Parts: sequence; structure tokens; C-alpha cells
Amino acid sequence: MKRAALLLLLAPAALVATSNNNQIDISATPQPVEVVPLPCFPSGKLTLGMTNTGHKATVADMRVSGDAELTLSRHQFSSYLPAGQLVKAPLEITVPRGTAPATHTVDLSVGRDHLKVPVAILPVPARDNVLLGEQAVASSTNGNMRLCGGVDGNADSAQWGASGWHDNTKGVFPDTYGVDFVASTSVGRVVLQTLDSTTYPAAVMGIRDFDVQVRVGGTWTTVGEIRGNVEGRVTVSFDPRPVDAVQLVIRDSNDHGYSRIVELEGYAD
Ligand SMILES: [Ca+2]
Ligand SMILES: [Ca+2]
Repeated sequence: MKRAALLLLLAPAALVATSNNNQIDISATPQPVEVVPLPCFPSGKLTLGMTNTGHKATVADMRVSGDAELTLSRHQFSSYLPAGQLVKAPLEITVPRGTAPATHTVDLSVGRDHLKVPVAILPVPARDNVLLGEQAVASSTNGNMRLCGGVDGNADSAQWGASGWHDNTKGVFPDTYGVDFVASTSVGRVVLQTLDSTTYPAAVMGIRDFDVQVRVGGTWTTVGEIRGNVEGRVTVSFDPRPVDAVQLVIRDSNDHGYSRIVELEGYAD
């Protein structure tokens, strides 16, 4: 009797010890993960993984830490892990503008196991599209969308959910969307790509009426007005000038609902 009771007491402790000991494989993709030090540039996306290589389901906690230069979107990844199954979670890594090119490290740990992931800080690339990756500014952003979606370099309407932007005031106009520059930047042409796919054509769902404005020394100037648009891609050219900010003032969309931008681009001429 005494022996049986002792075994029962030991059993739960043994289970816990087993689940914490080398049953979890840690993974991360891609390696190295590359980060461009711009606020809206599409970079720094790492997929974390935990695989339970044991024979019993368990719960695992991954701790996520990194060098002081890095800002991490999460510091923990906890999950129930069925035996033999890989469970993934996203990690976004950002660095302040001006961060010098270097290789840093993100450390992933489960129990005593660690995986050190190299993080390559890249130089800011030369860009013809001067809006690409710069700080987006909007009057509002719908909770299902990302503020940066309109200047992330992805103009594919089929990937609208992942890389587009729309406002959060349905049926209420105007809405504004644009970019604040950190230094005066020459702009003479703006290209709007509004939602335009087989399922959601621009003539039905796209932006219809909008003004293009540039800001110099705190004053907004309208440099183009478009009315009755039904195209997916609209180019507005004006006298090139150094500006502090660019924005669209969106006055209506073809469904009179939301202001939908897949990508907004700006060029010197
Ligand atoms: Ca986009
Ligand atoms: Ca609105």
C-alpha cells in the first residue's frame, strides 16, 4: 500500500519534469531576419515555432528577448502542444530610424534550451518611390487593417487584407492618408492604387473623389483634384517641389463606404 501511494505522488512530478526536458524543438524562420530602419518598411518579420517531439501533449512557454537596439512585438509565446505538432507565432522586430547596419541577436528559450537568431540591420535602400516605408499618417485606421499597409511596397489587390489600408469611419468623409517625412523631400508625382481586384473592382469599391495635398512649413496646398474615378491606378503630376508631407484627402468612394488604398506612391518627377 505504501509503495503504491508513493508512486502516485511521484507520477505528476515526473510528467512535469519530462515535459520541460528537451521535448520542445525551437525554430525560427528566416535566419537571419533582416530589418530596415524605416517605420513602415516591410521587414523584421520572424515566424517562431515550437514542436513537441515527445509522445504526450504538453504546454510550453517560449521566452523571447533581444539586444537593446531591438523592439520586439512579443516577449512570450505560450501554447498547448499536441505530440508531434509544430505550432507557430509571428514576431515583429523593429529598430529606430538611423540604427547603424550591424548584426544583432534575438534569443528564444524554452526551459534551458536556447535558439539564438541573427538579426541583420540593413542600410536604408535607395528608393525612387519616396513614400515607401516612411511614417504613414491617417485620420483613422480600421482595426482589421494596418496603418503602414498603404506604403509597404505591396500594390497587389489580391493581398488587400495583408497589405492595404482603409479608414474606420464608414460612410463618413473626408478621410486622410499620407506620409510625414523626417526631412524635406522633392515630390512632383503621386500614384494612388486603390482596391481593384476581380472580386472588388475599383469602379465598385475604389476611391472616387480625392485631392492630393503637400505640406510645406505647416501649410497644406492642394496640387491635384480627381473626381469620378473608376480606375485602379491614378497618377497625379504637379510642379515638383520639396515638401514636408504628402496626403490624400478622400472625399468619396464608389460604394460610399470606406476609403481603400492598396498602395500610395510618390516620385520626384
Ligand atoms: Ca500595400
Ligand atoms: Ca471615412
